[in-house]
Amino acid sequence: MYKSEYLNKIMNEVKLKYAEQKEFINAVEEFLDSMEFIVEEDKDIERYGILERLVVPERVFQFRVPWVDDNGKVQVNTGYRIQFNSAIGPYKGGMRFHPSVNLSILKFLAFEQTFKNSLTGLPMGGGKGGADFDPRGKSDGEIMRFCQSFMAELYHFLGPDTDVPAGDLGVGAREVGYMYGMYKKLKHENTGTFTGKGMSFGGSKVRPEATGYGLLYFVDEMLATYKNENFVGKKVIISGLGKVAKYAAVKAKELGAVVVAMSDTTGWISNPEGLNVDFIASLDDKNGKCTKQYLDKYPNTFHGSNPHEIWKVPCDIALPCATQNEINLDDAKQLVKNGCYMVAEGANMPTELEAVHYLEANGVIFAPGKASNAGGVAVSGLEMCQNAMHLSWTYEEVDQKLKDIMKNIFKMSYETASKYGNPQNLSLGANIAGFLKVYDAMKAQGIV
Ligand code: 2IT
Repeated sequence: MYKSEYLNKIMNEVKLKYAEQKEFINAVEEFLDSMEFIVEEDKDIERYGILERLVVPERVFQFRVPWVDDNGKVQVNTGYRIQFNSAIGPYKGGMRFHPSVNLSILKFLAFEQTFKNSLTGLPMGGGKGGADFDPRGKSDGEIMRFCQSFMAELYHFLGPDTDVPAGDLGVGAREVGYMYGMYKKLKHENTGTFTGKGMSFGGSKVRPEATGYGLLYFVDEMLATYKNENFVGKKVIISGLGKVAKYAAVKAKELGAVVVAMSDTTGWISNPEGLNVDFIASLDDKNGKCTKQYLDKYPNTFHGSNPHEIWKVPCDIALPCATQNEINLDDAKQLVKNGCYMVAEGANMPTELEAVHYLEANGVIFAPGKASNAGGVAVSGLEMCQNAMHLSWTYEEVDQKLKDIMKNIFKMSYETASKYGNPQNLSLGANIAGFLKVYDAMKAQGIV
């Protein structure tokens, strides 16, 4: 229950209309918590129906994706693209290929993406898409045929100034290449309507590293501002062994931290003296699960098969970088008990809402993904910019811009949180700061 009747009305409607969309309901609830601080003082939000409109995607595509597997058998998946909000720019957001993909998960991701993209300061609206397709264990040919079929349907609705997809879980450089190839063929244009492309056809330097590096740049600002410290000697846990986690680990080490534990879906590995991050960065999960490959080389590493147990490893800073809902209330209690004082999300919504509340109530400084993992989409925005200008920036130029953007997102979130009386509440700061720009644009553009 909110103090504001307006917020109660919005939340009740969302819960009633989309009762089965748990992830989406959670994301809206978390966001409306922060709106409590501004809806009473600015009645235009209600007058212009801003929140009513914000919680409904502008457009949703759902379509059949038929393809033929290597045995000649016809397979069918469901594809989606959510064009959530275009108030401040073309729809922008990744594609997720994972068996768990459904409307609820993609709506939650696209909703969050709207505010994340706003925080980057670049002109990008919110979108997300994907399919309930599992790329794991598929041959290259199967992946290509799936991507081509997916794009044969979706290409109509994309464009460099309309909707620009990218990668997410299960979608990396290979999948982006196949999708972009088909898009280009069908659309007869080559303007870079995808980010995370290969370097030989318009990709941006630092895009592969951007989410992980950006997370570390963000936490570096947190350490400096709240603790007057830096990463040197800090014990860090990083969950997930995907692209975000690996590059987060690389940058953590570079900044002087000790990465004491990492995990994948099959379990966790830990070494209080620090894992071999360079070896981890070199692992390719095409060769099997990364924890297993690590244990094959370093059999004496502490390990376990339940990924949740990673949160029992004592640390200063925890960086959940796997997927949604990986830190629950019990995990949060473990972290607090062991002295962890900072949690920053590299994945989208990895921390359940009650866990966030517990962490914050116990003095842990928490950074929400829409702020701390915005580095990926920020460099996607820079890729769009380079494509539009038909040029490409150096690694150093892009990395510097990424640093500046992450610094600025932290500053905006921190200053906004401070303005509303709670400088440690970065969720509040990020939600309001991200919202205000979208709100201003929606108000200016009339009821559309
Ligand atoms: O969650 C995210 O921000 C992403 N998957 C990246 C989106 C993008 O367009 O680069």
